[in-house]
Amino acid sequence: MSPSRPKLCDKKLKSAEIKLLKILHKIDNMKLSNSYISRLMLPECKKPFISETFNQNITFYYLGIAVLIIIFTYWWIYPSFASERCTLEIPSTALTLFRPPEDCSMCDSVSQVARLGNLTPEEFERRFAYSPTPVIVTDATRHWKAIKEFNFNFFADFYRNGKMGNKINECFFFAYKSGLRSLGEVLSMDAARANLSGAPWYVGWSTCYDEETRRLRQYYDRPYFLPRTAESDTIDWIFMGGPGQGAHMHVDSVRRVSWQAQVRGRKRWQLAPPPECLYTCRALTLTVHPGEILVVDTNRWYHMTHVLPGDLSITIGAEYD
Ligand SMILES: O=C(O)CCC(=O)C(=O)O
Ligand SMILES: [Fe+2]
Repeated sequence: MSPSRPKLCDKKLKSAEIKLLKILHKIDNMKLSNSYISRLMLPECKKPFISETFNQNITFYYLGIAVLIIIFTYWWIYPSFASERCTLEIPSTALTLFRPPEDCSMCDSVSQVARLGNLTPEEFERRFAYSPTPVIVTDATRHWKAIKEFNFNFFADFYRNGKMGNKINECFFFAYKSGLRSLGEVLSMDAARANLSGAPWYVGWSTCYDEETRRLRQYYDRPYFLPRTAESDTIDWIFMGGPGQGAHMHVDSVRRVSWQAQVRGRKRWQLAPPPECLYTCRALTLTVHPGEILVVDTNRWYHMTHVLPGDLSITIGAEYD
């Protein structure tokens, strides 16, 4: 509140005081009684509409709310950064608040996802590598050992023999709706559940130790279509689980575009344009079959997955620059 109000009030009080003194002086001279004096009207100094104390309280109130919002936001969003592949998940209010709006030219001409093979790295680079147009490459995993060897027991053995101990629980782990709290818990689940006859589950994790990634990469090759200069990230992402399960709708905040090889099982992806492009762009649905690789910018396309009936689904992928 401005300082002029107290000043105005002081002035009024001062003049009232002077008037009062004059009146008292006259009363004294006129010898009037006390009861008469008590009926005299004094000039009133109206209190400001909002008192200064109230005003200070309101400032503290708003400051308090601002601090609470900051703490809440940090508490809410940070775990996503820490444990969810830097994923900004639904609720969409948080997304709308923190994600810069997209230019809808990223998706306005995308009406389906092409399935291509026999691509040269140059063609891939020109058409897809750094563009927001998703693509499925059908012929890039032909010689991968992973196609034959990856299954639940492969990963159980891989980590048991990797001498990593509890370190396997130190990287990104997404439990989705499985109720499993760590990769250690996943790999020690009972055989019935692992064979998909127990409670349904779907999980994802990242490698994070060089030795782990190096050993895993003995089972697959760098996809032949990646631009010759592109480097794969030093970590891999693995998603594994049974039919009916998958990842909820979300958008990521990772550094780069990724390729994702469907090693086993079939997975349906639903890609949705960012909300600001809903009237300009279409949502896309696609199924990735064993041996196919999906390349999609998961930072721009909202995405959710659903494992289709049949085999356990295993996907492995990495970001590239
Ligand atoms: O494969 C999945 O189920 C989810 C993958 C995902 O969200 C991602 O790669 O960003
Ligand atoms: Fe994602």
